Amino acid sequence: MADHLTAKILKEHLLSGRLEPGEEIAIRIDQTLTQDATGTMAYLQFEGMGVPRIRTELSVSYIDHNTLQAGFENADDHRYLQTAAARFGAYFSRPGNGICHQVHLERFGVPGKTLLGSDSHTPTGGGLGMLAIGAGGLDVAVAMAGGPFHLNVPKVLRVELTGTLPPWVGAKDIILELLRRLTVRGGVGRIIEYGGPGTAQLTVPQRATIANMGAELGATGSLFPSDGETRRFLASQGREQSFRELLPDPDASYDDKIILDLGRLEPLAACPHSPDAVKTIREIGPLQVDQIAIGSCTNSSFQDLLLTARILEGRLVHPRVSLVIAPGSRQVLLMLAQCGALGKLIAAGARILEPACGPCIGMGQAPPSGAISLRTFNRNFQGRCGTTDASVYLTGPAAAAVSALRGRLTDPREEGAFPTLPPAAVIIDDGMIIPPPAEGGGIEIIRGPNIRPLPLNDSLPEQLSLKVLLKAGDHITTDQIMPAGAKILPLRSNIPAISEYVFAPLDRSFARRAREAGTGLVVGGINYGQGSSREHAALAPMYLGIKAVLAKSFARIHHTNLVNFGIIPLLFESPADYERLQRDDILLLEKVPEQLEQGRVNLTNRTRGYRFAAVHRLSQRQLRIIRAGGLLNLMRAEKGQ
Ligand code: MIC
Ligand code: SF4
Repeated sequence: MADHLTAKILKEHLLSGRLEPGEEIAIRIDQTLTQDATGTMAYLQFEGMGVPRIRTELSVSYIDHNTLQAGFENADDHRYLQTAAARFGAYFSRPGNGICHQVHLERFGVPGKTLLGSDSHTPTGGGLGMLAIGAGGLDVAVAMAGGPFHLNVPKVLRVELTGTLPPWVGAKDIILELLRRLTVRGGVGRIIEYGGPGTAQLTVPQRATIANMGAELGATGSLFPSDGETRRFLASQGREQSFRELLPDPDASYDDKIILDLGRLEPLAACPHSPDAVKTIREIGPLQVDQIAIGSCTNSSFQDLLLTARILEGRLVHPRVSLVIAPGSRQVLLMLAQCGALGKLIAAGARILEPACGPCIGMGQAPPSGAISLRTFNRNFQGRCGTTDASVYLTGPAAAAVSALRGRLTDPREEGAFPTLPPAAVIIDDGMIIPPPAEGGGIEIIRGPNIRPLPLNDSLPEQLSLKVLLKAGDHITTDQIMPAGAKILPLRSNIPAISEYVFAPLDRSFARRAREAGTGLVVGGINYGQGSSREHAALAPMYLGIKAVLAKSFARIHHTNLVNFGIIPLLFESPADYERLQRDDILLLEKVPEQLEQGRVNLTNRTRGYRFAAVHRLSQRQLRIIRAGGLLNLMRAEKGQ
């Protein structure tokens, strides 16, 4: 049978289940990555599993999110993660070494392998032909312990790239165009495979930019073929031995197909407050800009920053604009320094940040009140930058650099001729990556006072009486459920403390009301829980007594995270019932385990006196998890603990 790339990799890793779209399968995971904002919890969970040594081929623990050390919390978590990596056998990428996805692409990614990461942008590795998937920390901990990863077999969308990219149009414009066409839910339940004659002109970092933002489409993953360009990239990183050609069979058939003529693209921007609110920069017009941020796991490669330096060279940033640049990795920063581009950036007035996520997750550089911030990042959800009333636009680095000079959003084609970019030798320096010792048993794990024990849920009761604590709309993001930013992120290993902020951007009284109610339910619209992989968006509500979320549809990772912590993800059988429900209504669910087993749950609205039905998309395995009150409870029960 003719196979696409997804089928080839899935077949090589299939442990159980049938490769039919929608079926739940289990696959073997070759590599994992964690980062510090999700990793502390993942390693605490791994410790709880009692497995002495990580069982994947390779696991890397990165420090890149919580790098602002305004108190002891983040530094303590870093020390915990460093000692845990040594003890259990993971590579440790030290603070300052770069953003997990960029470093993983450069130093560890291997075509044809599976990578599971506790970060939603893990699919960046798809730029190298890896099946790279984002998941909650608990799923990654299970994979580190040698367990399988479960997923529903995705459908495969083929994006046929034709034509040649015009000057000043880049990888970001390709993925923004797809977001414009498909929206933030267009990729749900799908893997996006890129191919066609236009593919060869894209470098691996460009492919990685596109694969990275497949997360914004809601896709399970994105895959590029592993071809001559992949080999060249791996060779430049001194890793040609990791190359393996991986192409789809020419007569493979796909569930869906779209054609993208690169020659017809022009510079694009995503407007506030969603990555799919895409327009051409010409259409938006010359908006006055206050802040420009270049970096993040989407656009922080050497090529992106070299282009930025060439544009800024010999000129000065506009007086109104604060320009911040965060290189994706220490390798990128070293190369910029060596070729002289760093000096040009500094001379032009750029504020150089350490290679880390930084402003992308609100770790500093919050723009001023009411500001317009232009960012080369992947998400522009309201408030994510740290300033609630700021407006964030997403563009590629060329538009960002040109706009920084002019103080207004500018189509980079106004600059005239596209600059030539000199080739530069890749600097390979893994000095800030600590390999695990051969034997870690004797290593003491150091825990700071901010690291609190992981709370567990109760097993599923027969009957639930739940107060509707919040009625939310469509496309609720995990940034709204469990916000990040410099103030809240340091509490990621302290669930009682972080739970105070659940739904804070929507309703500051949520945590108090949840505590008063004891148990509760949240109502959502379509694509509930889009965005990040943070399991805290399930774990902290669980701590506050949330037993179920009733929505019109769910984002993939968040749906799994809810199940993992024993929160029932229910779907409205009839969308009209969404309209009737009001905040503070009391809902009664009887014979819950039995009804869940039947796939349909009757609910009684005791406040308004009517009955309605909800359904679910839980597999038998997931139903067992829900009954146990979460995956950790189930694992303990199965081990007889
Ligand atoms: C994000 O971009 O939102 C994050 C921060 O990287 C998250 C992970 C987290 O919340 O720690 C993600 O994308 O999964
Ligand atoms: Fe970091 Fe931003 Fe990428 Fe998330 S999206 S991993 S916060 S750079």
